[in-house]
Amino acid sequence: MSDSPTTVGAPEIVAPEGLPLEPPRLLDLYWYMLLNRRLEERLVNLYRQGKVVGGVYRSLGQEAESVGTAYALEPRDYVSPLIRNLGSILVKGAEPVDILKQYMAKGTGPSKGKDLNIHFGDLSKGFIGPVSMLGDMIPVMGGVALGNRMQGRDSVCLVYIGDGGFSTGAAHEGWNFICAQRLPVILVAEDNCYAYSTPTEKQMGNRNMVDRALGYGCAGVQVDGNDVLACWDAAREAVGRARSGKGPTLIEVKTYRRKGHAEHDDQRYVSKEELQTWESRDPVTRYEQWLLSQEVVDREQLEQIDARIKRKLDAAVDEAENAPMPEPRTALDDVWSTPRWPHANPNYHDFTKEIVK
Ligand SMILES: Cc1ncc(C[n+]2csc(CCOP(=O)(O)OP(=O)(O)O)c2C)c(N)n1
Ligand SMILES: [Mg+2]
Repeated sequence: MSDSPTTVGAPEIVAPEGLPLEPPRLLDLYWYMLLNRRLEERLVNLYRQGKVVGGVYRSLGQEAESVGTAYALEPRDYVSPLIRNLGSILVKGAEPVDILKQYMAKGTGPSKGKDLNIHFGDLSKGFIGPVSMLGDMIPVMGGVALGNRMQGRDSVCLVYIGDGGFSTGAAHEGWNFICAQRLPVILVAEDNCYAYSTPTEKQMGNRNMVDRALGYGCAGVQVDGNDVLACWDAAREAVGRARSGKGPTLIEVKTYRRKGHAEHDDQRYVSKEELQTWESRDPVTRYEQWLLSQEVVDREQLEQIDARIKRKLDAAVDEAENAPMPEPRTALDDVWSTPRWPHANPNYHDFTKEIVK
């Protein structure tokens, strides 16, 4: 296997009997989940050294659902992540060095220090920069899907929503529109048991978000969010349905947020027993055990993958730490969609030239 997987979006390969996917693709899933986890561990270290601007929002325990669902997409499909869906944009081709620079607000990062964490997009790779307002990316992705349909493209859109975010008006309005128009959109609704410190049972009358599918008139499926193959399989089926014009699917993933909302949240509202229960269901460990039991790899090969990830991240952290902060004079660059207009306006006054000598 090369240093980064190359089989994403490859034409369907016939898997050997008894396996759901070809071994290289099974290892892709492992690579992305572990890369997701190790990258976040580096971010926590950098955060504790005061090198991260803003917060770090872990997806510890949720790597399988982000990676598994996004892995079912083709390169021409779109994904819009939430803050914990780092794994989904890694699958879509985001580079760890760019994510590190973005968290550190570096001038050569994707948003050049104007936004933080994974709040950036790259249309060439098929991921859309999220906005912070929970629920709003559902109508946005409805718009992306409608635009694609009107322009004759068969791209599928995948959008994530949390158990908290699914209680917003925007989420309902957006999903209702998508279902009414039968747009090729997949909604991954994440029950990770909390929204900030609010447990899911205080968030909704019916704990199962999948039951909402009936009301919306879309396909609905509930999967174990800590089982990467189950997540991939549910998304694969939903992608097929969407691409063949059969409309949207709501996939509810049952999982658990094993850290607080962000690094500053010490999770004192969670019992030790609860955490231990979910630790024993760790998606990475579970998948390792499955790969070993199927003899796809041995323990030594798994360790080699981890070592390759370590080398990749060592280089990425080094590069990101040494990258420059943004120049103050670039503060207004890229702020307008048409950069020429402020300068073409006779009344425009470029005050940065006076402030920044
Ligand atoms: C409309 C809106 N209300 C409140 C917030 C503040 N906020 C950010 S994350 C969050 C909790 C989200 O919980 P959930 O949707 O379950 O996602 P999770 O953090 O569990 O991944 C809240 C309330 C926001 N960003 N947008
Ligand atoms: Mg939640």
